Amino acid sequence: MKSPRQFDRRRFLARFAAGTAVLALGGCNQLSQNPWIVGLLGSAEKATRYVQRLITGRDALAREYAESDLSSVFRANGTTDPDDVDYQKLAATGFADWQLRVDGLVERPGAFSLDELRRMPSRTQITRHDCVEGWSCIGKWTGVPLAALLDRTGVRPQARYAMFFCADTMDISGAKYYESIDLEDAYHPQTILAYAMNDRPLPIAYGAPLRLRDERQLGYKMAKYVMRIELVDSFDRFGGGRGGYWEDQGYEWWAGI
Ligand SMILES: Nc1nc2c(c(=O)[nH]1)N[C@H]1C(S)=C(S)[C@@H](COP(=O)(O)O)O[C@H]1N2
Ligand SMILES: [Mo]
Repeated sequence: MKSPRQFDRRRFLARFAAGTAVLALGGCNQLSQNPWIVGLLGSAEKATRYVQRLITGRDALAREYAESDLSSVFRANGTTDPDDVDYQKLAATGFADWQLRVDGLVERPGAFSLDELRRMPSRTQITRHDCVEGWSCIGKWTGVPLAALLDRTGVRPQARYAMFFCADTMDISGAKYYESIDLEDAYHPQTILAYAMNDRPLPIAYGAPLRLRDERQLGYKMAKYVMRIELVDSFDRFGGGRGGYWEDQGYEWWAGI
């Protein structure tokens, strides 16, 4: 049983969340100017995430669409053909020798071929992809739920984030693309590692052989060309320490939509 005090606090927070929903979703700048909220929650970014999750619940699903909504042309963005030699070699044989490594804070580190991933439980979803640059496309994705993969490897209690390391080197900095999500998102039912798009094997332009779909966040979170997943307790020691390639260039780590 919850004490009345806890209950009141929850009610208060829920009301607070409802009252600030427009602010939070419309412009977190305004929210960030309230020193009380910033003090309470640490940062405006955290506040946005917190308020969004209070409103929508941690398992809320992103909207799914019908076949008739599919974009006739889905825009490819960022890297569309990694020129990294190792990647090109794997691509030359249709990724027959490619393996996804999963390590870090897991019970059973391992490597999985594309066939092995295809034999695991799968999920198909038609969703809208929103890029921070201001365009959206609707596509159909099929892949293994990240939760199913993590059930196979086991996750140690210290793990807090899943990091995704990609094959492609970015022009601006010479660094490889990488991303991270927290475990709440990792276990979300729509978080999948997609190997198919619109009922065909995932094309190279869209991240072959495997790309992340995290449907409640912006496009840059959805790492393409994923080679390795590492479970970590902190992302401080990777890249610029902000949890992702674009985050290191100044984007927010939390990119909820
Ligand atoms: N490895 C890798 N992943 C990436 C990118 C990239 O350049 N490299 N670009 C990101 C951005 S900004 C977007 S909008 C989407 C684009 O996915 P799409 O090519 O399927 O549209 O991939 C994201 N994931
Ligand atoms: Mo993007």
